[in-house]
Amino acid sequence: MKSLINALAASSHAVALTGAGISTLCGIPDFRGAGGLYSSSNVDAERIFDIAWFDRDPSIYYRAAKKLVYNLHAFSPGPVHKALKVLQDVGILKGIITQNIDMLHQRAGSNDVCEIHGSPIVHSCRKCARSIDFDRILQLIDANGGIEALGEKYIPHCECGGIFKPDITFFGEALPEQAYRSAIVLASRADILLVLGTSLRVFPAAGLPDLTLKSGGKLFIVNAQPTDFDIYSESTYDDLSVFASEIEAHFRC
Ligand code: CNA
Repeated sequence: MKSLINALAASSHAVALTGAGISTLCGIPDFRGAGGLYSSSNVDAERIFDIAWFDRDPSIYYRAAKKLVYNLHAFSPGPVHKALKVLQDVGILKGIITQNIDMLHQRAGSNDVCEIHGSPIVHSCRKCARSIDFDRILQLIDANGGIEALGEKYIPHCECGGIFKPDITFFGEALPEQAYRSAIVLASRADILLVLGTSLRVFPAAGLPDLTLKSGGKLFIVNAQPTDFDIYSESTYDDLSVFASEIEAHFRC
């Protein structure tokens, strides 16, 4: 980890690209890691965040999401969220691009987080496009049998009869334009891109490291499984807990 720490200490414009792996340390399963949703025997796993399946049967999403998205208060920011906040506070980290939809960077105190796969903070009706905020969705769930009924007996509906969908980017949907444009700028200007807890299998997010490399920046990857970008990385590491404790030890004021 020494070369990563030294590189960060000399960096003037580091950026982090984070994925579901950083939140496994908080108890939220990822997709493709060991123990992730895709490795379980759950046949619906690849349908959970798929727009065609949502429109066909929204209960698949709502059933799976009740223990994650609608139960987020049960989880707290983990060591990597906190370590990145430390790097922001000392002025080394200039941006966080996340594929995560759990809002834990914000709860760790980071602001201006670039959520390239959207966020459940807003839900929109599939029929009339009316938007409501997360707290209102939680109120609707509470008034209709609570979390246990979600996806089983209850699906959040709009007054027009349409179904509410979180503004998370599902497979089959375009990324939020503004967030993706900001991510492109951040990745292109980064002198270091910290790639943390992502399999780099989901495009166009997985194209961001290429932008950093093409602009002369360096990659450092911390991920338990190998990625296609490991050969372009200055160094690769597999343990996010070690990464977080090294950052805390070297950079916390
Ligand atoms: P992914 O494809 O599931 O990859 C996660 C990677 O993290 C895997 O390669 C794991 O090996 C690695 N990993 C897991 N735990 C650790 C650990 N403790 N130390 C080191 N490495 C670890 O997830 P991506 O983020 O690459 O895929 C993008 C998808 C996942 C996005 O659309 C997300 O919205 C979606 N997702 C998000 C969450 C969340 O917000 N917490 C949870 C599950 C899925």
